[in-house]
Amino acid sequence: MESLALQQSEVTQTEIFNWILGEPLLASSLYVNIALAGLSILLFVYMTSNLEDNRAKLIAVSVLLVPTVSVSSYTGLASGLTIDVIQMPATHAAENATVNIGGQSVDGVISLWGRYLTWALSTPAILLALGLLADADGTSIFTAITFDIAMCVTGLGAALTTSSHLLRWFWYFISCACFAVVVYILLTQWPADAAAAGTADIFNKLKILTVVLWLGYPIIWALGVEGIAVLPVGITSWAYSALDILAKYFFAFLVLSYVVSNESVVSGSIMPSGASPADD
Ligand code: RET
Repeated sequence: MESLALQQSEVTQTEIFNWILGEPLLASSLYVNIALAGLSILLFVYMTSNLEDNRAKLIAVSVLLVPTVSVSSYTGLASGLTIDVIQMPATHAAENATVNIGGQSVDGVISLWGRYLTWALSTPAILLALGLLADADGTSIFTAITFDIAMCVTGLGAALTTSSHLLRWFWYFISCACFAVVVYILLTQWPADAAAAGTADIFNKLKILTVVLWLGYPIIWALGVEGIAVLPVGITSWAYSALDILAKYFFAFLVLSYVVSNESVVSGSIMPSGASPADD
């Protein structure tokens, strides 16, 4: 009896890998991003190869991390490594859902939980680039990045909690509170820093792009299978993938184009003012 129950809930990585290949919408949402992330890395390395200034280089490395994490993230998803069948708690809309994998009907829904995990690495890189571009102080960069990581990890908690429907949404609420801190810093703290640093034009564009696109993620989470389950998994995945294309590759391209043609504006010591490496 026990082994029968185990067999029902255990889905192998190979079965998930093959199942994805049979779902064109889901498969394309992952493989298109692997290709785009790869192309972005090549383009960005080429664009930034002649940078000389330290701060410009730091922004470039930070931005380069974004497609690098992305190609790994989507490889994790496409291979089935970071996807699982998860059984939703009582009262959740997908409580009784089943999924047909490897010729058997398995209780639960497909969760692409690897996304939330890898956002904890890619989004801090985006914020570091923005903070450096605005010439923000270390404390506010640290605050934005740590609350952003907390947002992603608590989002992962929301996605993987199977014991209580209420606690899934409580995790979601904690994640939104952390997100609010990030948005607050982006909208009220860094614009003034950017104005003082002479990067207000590009910063304000990127700030709006970031806030508008990032707001889409919690909305998709709430509508998708993790939340009230009105969007099927393929559409949910494409919605995240489309946001990723803009929030990662397009965003990164804008940052790098600016840095490459305005190296002297972003240049400057990355040490606090008045300090120099020789001071210690
Ligand atoms: C979750 C669900 C819980 C509530 C909130 C979320 C916010 C996610 C965001 C993700 C941004 C991701 C990006 C990735 C690029 O690599 C975790 C969906 C607030 C804002 C920009």
